Amino acid sequence: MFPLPLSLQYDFTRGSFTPFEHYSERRLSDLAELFHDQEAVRRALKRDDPLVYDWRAQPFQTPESDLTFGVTRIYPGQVGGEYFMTRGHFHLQRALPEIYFCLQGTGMLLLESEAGAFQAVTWTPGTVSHIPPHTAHRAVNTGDTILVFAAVYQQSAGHDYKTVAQRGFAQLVVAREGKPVLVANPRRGE
Ligand code: PAN
Ligand code: ZN
Repeated sequence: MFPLPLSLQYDFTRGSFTPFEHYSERRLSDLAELFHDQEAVRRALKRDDPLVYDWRAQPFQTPESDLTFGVTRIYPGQVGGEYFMTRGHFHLQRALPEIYFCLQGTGMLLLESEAGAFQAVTWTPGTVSHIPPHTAHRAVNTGDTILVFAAVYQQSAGHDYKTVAQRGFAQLVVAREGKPVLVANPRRGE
Protein backbone atom coordinates (compact mmCIF):
# COMPACT_ATOMS: atom_id res chain seq x y z
CA MET A 1 0.00 0.00 0.00
CA PHE A 2 1.19 3.54 -0.74
CA PRO A 3 1.86 5.97 2.10
CA LEU A 4 -1.20 7.69 3.53
CA PRO A 5 -3.18 9.82 3.08
CA LEU A 6 -5.06 8.56 0.03
CA SER A 7 -7.88 11.00 0.73
CA LEU A 8 -8.35 14.32 2.41
CA GLN A 9 -11.39 16.24 3.54
CA TYR A 10 -12.34 19.60 2.01
CA ASP A 11 -14.39 22.03 4.11
CA PHE A 12 -16.71 24.08 1.85
CA THR A 13 -17.35 26.68 4.55
CA ARG A 14 -13.72 27.43 5.35
CA GLY A 15 -12.25 26.84 1.91
CA SER A 16 -9.56 24.65 3.44
CA PHE A 17 -8.82 20.97 3.95
CA THR A 18 -7.03 18.51 6.20
CA PRO A 19 -4.54 16.98 6.30
CA PHE A 20 -2.10 19.21 4.38
CA GLU A 21 1.66 19.14 4.13
CA HIS A 22 2.29 22.69 2.89
CA TYR A 23 0.82 26.04 3.92
CA SER A 24 2.03 29.44 2.67
CA GLU A 25 0.88 33.04 2.87
CA ARG A 26 1.58 36.03 0.66
CA ARG A 27 1.20 39.54 2.04
CA LEU A 28 1.20 42.78 0.08
CA SER A 29 4.88 43.37 0.95
CA ASP A 30 5.76 39.98 -0.61
CA LEU A 31 4.03 40.96 -3.86
CA ALA A 32 4.75 44.69 -3.95
CA GLU A 33 6.63 44.73 -7.27
CA LEU A 34 3.79 42.95 -9.12
CA PHE A 35 1.33 45.83 -8.93
CA HIS A 36 1.48 48.54 -11.54
CA ASP A 37 0.95 51.58 -9.29
CA GLN A 38 4.06 51.53 -7.08
CA GLU A 39 3.08 54.78 -5.34
CA ALA A 40 -0.26 53.20 -4.30
CA VAL A 41 1.65 50.16 -2.98
CA ARG A 42 3.88 52.40 -0.85
CA ARG A 43 0.86 54.30 0.52
CA ALA A 44 -0.97 51.04 1.33
CA LEU A 45 2.08 49.55 3.08
CA LYS A 46 2.34 52.61 5.33
CA ARG A 47 -1.10 51.72 6.72
CA ASP A 48 -0.69 47.93 7.06
CA ASP A 49 0.48 44.79 5.28
CA PRO A 50 -2.70 42.86 4.38
CA LEU A 51 -2.81 39.15 3.64
CA VAL A 52 -3.43 38.88 -0.12
CA TYR A 53 -3.69 35.08 -0.42
CA ASP A 54 -2.82 31.82 1.25
CA TRP A 55 -2.70 28.25 0.00
CA ARG A 56 -2.50 24.69 1.19
CA ALA A 57 -1.17 21.71 -0.73
CA GLN A 58 -1.10 17.98 -0.25
CA PRO A 59 1.08 15.88 -2.54
CA PHE A 60 -0.12 12.31 -3.07
CA GLN A 61 3.31 10.78 -3.33
CA THR A 62 3.82 7.30 -4.75
CA PRO A 63 7.01 5.74 -6.13
CA GLU A 64 5.90 6.75 -9.65
CA SER A 65 3.77 9.88 -9.25
CA ASP A 66 3.29 13.04 -7.24
CA LEU A 67 -0.16 14.35 -8.12
CA THR A 68 -0.92 17.26 -5.79
CA PHE A 69 -4.15 18.86 -4.58
CA GLY A 70 -4.00 22.50 -3.48
CA VAL A 71 -6.50 25.17 -2.45
CA THR A 72 -5.79 28.90 -2.70
CA ARG A 73 -7.82 31.64 -1.02
CA ILE A 74 -7.43 35.17 -2.42
CA TYR A 75 -8.83 37.87 -0.15
CA PRO A 76 -10.86 40.74 -1.62
CA GLY A 77 -8.89 43.94 -2.11
CA GLN A 78 -7.22 46.35 -4.53
CA VAL A 79 -4.05 48.41 -4.77
CA GLY A 80 -4.12 51.39 -7.10
CA GLY A 81 -7.32 49.99 -8.64
CA GLU A 82 -5.66 46.63 -9.40
CA TYR A 83 -7.33 43.62 -7.80
CA PHE A 84 -5.55 41.26 -5.39
CA MET A 85 -4.06 38.33 -7.32
CA THR A 86 -1.62 35.46 -7.11
CA ARG A 87 2.02 35.98 -8.05
CA GLY A 88 1.55 33.85 -11.18
CA HIS A 89 4.09 31.52 -12.75
CA PHE A 90 5.16 29.18 -15.50
CA HIS A 91 5.98 25.64 -14.45
CA LEU A 92 9.70 24.92 -14.37
CA GLN A 93 8.83 21.80 -16.30
CA ARG A 94 7.07 23.73 -19.04
CA ALA A 95 5.34 20.66 -20.54
CA LEU A 96 3.31 19.91 -17.38
CA PRO A 97 -0.29 21.21 -17.33
CA GLU A 98 -2.66 21.89 -14.42
CA ILE A 99 -6.38 22.06 -13.57
CA TYR A 100 -7.87 25.00 -11.60
CA PHE A 101 -11.40 24.70 -10.19
CA CYS A 102 -13.21 27.80 -8.89
CA LEU A 103 -15.06 26.86 -5.70
CA GLN A 104 -16.16 30.18 -4.19
CA GLY A 105 -16.29 33.85 -5.19
CA THR A 106 -15.74 35.53 -8.54
CA GLY A 107 -12.54 36.15 -10.42
CA MET A 108 -10.49 35.86 -13.54
CA LEU A 109 -7.83 33.44 -14.66
CA LEU A 110 -5.08 35.02 -16.76
CA LEU A 111 -3.23 32.72 -19.16
CA GLU A 112 -0.29 33.64 -21.36
CA SER A 113 1.94 31.50 -23.56
CA GLU A 114 5.68 32.06 -23.78
CA ALA A 115 5.11 33.66 -27.18
CA GLY A 116 2.70 36.17 -25.58
CA ALA A 117 -0.71 34.73 -26.60
CA PHE A 118 -2.96 36.05 -23.81
CA GLN A 119 -6.39 34.91 -22.62
CA ALA A 120 -8.56 35.87 -19.64
CA VAL A 121 -11.28 33.52 -18.35
CA THR A 122 -14.11 34.75 -16.12
CA TRP A 123 -14.61 32.59 -13.06
CA THR A 124 -17.75 31.84 -11.07
CA PRO A 125 -18.14 28.94 -8.62
CA GLY A 126 -18.01 25.73 -10.64
CA THR A 127 -15.73 26.93 -13.47
CA VAL A 128 -13.03 24.36 -14.22
CA SER A 129 -10.07 25.63 -16.26
CA HIS A 130 -7.30 23.71 -17.96
CA ILE A 131 -3.89 25.35 -17.90
CA PRO A 132 -2.12 23.92 -20.94
CA PRO A 133 1.62 23.20 -21.09
CA HIS A 134 3.91 26.21 -21.64
CA THR A 135 1.35 28.65 -20.18
CA ALA A 136 1.81 31.18 -17.37
CA HIS A 137 -1.18 31.38 -15.01
CA ARG A 138 -2.45 33.88 -12.45
CA ALA A 139 -5.79 34.06 -10.58
CA VAL A 140 -7.37 37.45 -9.74
CA ASN A 141 -10.12 38.11 -7.19
CA THR A 142 -12.52 40.57 -8.87
CA GLY A 143 -15.26 40.27 -6.23
CA ASP A 144 -15.82 41.68 -2.76
CA THR A 145 -15.73 38.25 -1.10
CA ILE A 146 -12.98 35.67 -0.81
CA LEU A 147 -12.07 33.78 -4.02
CA VAL A 148 -11.32 30.09 -3.43
CA PHE A 149 -10.00 27.71 -6.07
CA ALA A 150 -8.58 24.21 -6.11
CA ALA A 151 -5.54 23.19 -8.15
CA VAL A 152 -4.43 19.76 -9.33
CA TYR A 153 -0.89 19.44 -10.64
CA GLN A 154 2.26 17.39 -10.39
CA GLN A 155 4.49 18.52 -7.55
CA SER A 156 7.51 18.03 -9.81
CA ALA A 157 6.16 20.70 -12.21
CA GLY A 158 7.86 23.32 -10.03
CA HIS A 159 7.39 27.10 -10.18
CA ASP A 160 9.20 29.62 -12.36
CA TYR A 161 8.24 32.97 -10.83
CA LYS A 162 11.05 34.95 -12.45
CA THR A 163 9.62 35.28 -15.96
CA VAL A 164 6.28 36.66 -14.72
CA ALA A 165 8.01 38.97 -12.22
CA GLN A 166 10.05 40.47 -15.06
CA ARG A 167 7.39 40.99 -17.73
CA GLY A 168 4.04 40.64 -15.92
CA PHE A 169 1.01 39.54 -17.94
CA ALA A 170 -0.03 41.23 -21.19
CA GLN A 171 -3.10 42.74 -19.49
CA LEU A 172 -3.91 44.03 -16.01
CA VAL A 173 -7.28 43.57 -14.29
CA VAL A 174 -8.42 46.90 -12.84
CA ALA A 175 -11.63 48.25 -11.32
CA ARG A 176 -13.59 50.80 -13.39
CA GLU A 177 -16.82 52.01 -11.79
CA GLY A 178 -16.75 48.96 -9.55
CA LYS A 179 -16.39 46.48 -12.42
CA PRO A 180 -13.33 44.54 -13.57
CA VAL A 181 -11.87 45.55 -16.92
CA LEU A 182 -8.75 44.42 -18.77
CA VAL A 183 -6.22 47.06 -19.78
CA ALA A 184 -2.91 46.67 -21.62
CA ASN A 185 0.04 46.30 -19.24
CA PRO A 186 2.01 49.56 -19.68
CA ARG A 187 5.19 47.76 -18.60
CA ARG A 188 5.13 45.79 -21.85
CA GLY A 189 5.46 48.98 -23.85
CA GLU A 190 8.58 50.12 -21.97
C1 PAN B 1 -0.99 26.73 -7.52
C2 PAN B 1 -0.32 28.04 -7.04
C3 PAN B 1 -1.05 28.77 -5.92
C4 PAN B 1 -0.34 30.09 -5.51
O1 PAN B 1 -0.94 25.76 -6.53
O2 PAN B 1 1.02 27.73 -6.66
O3 PAN B 1 -2.35 29.10 -6.36
O4 PAN B 1 -0.05 30.88 -6.64
P1 PAN B 1 1.45 31.28 -6.98
O5 PAN B 1 2.26 30.00 -6.95
O6 PAN B 1 1.40 31.87 -8.35
O7 PAN B 1 1.91 32.21 -5.91
C5 PAN B 1 -0.28 26.29 -8.80
O8 PAN B 1 -0.52 26.85 -9.84
N1 PAN B 1 0.64 25.32 -8.71
O9 PAN B 1 1.32 24.92 -9.82
ZN1 ZN C 1 0.86 26.18 -11.48
